[in-house]
Amino acid sequence: MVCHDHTKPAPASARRARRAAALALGTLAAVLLTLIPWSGTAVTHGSVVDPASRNYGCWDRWGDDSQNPAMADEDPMCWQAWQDNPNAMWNWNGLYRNGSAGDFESVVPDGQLCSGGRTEGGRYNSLDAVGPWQSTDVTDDFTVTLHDQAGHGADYFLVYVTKQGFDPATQALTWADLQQVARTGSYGPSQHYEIPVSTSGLSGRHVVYTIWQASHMDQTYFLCSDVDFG
Ligand SMILES: [Cu+2]
Repeated sequence: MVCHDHTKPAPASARRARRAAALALGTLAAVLLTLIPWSGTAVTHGSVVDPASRNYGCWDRWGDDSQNPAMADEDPMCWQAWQDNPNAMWNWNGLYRNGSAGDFESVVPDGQLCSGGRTEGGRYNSLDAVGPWQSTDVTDDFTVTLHDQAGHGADYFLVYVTKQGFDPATQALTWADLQQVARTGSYGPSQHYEIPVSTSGLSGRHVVYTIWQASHMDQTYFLCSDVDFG
């Protein structure tokens, strides 16, 4: 059957219903827009969630209690991060640079590795701070797990671990402090990537540095995770 009714005005009741639906959608959009700065989930990118990146860890531990002064003693590096700029935590998934063309060492200077070279107008500068970041216990062989809310995929991941002897509690992180422990092939779009890492001879506190080269464009994430090899 051919429908001939497309140009006929819809009944008033249908028009009213459509107008009401449009209004409801508009209201919903307005509500979502006001939520964006606080939810941290409306801007969809990703980060390393295990071992937790510095800002993901601070968001995970304190996101529902970020004004608690007890944090200053219990988790001082997170405290200074929240004081510096809470958006570093609300946007835990947004620590990236565009257009690096693979030349990471020239766009991310020594001492600025954990902020991706003070990217995003300095939003993440607090992550370069030197001190007692809380760490995740790992063994020689461990898995880096990355959550990708946007399903960007990966051209590759590079994973580095600081050399034995480097002390993240007292030294600023430089490229020379890192040794590469993994380089992967590509990953198709997903929300969840796992990168197996093997090390040997490491003990105590280290930083795991993960570089995620996304596939949808030249977008690179620079992610510091604090670990303890025991
Ligand atoms: Cu993204």
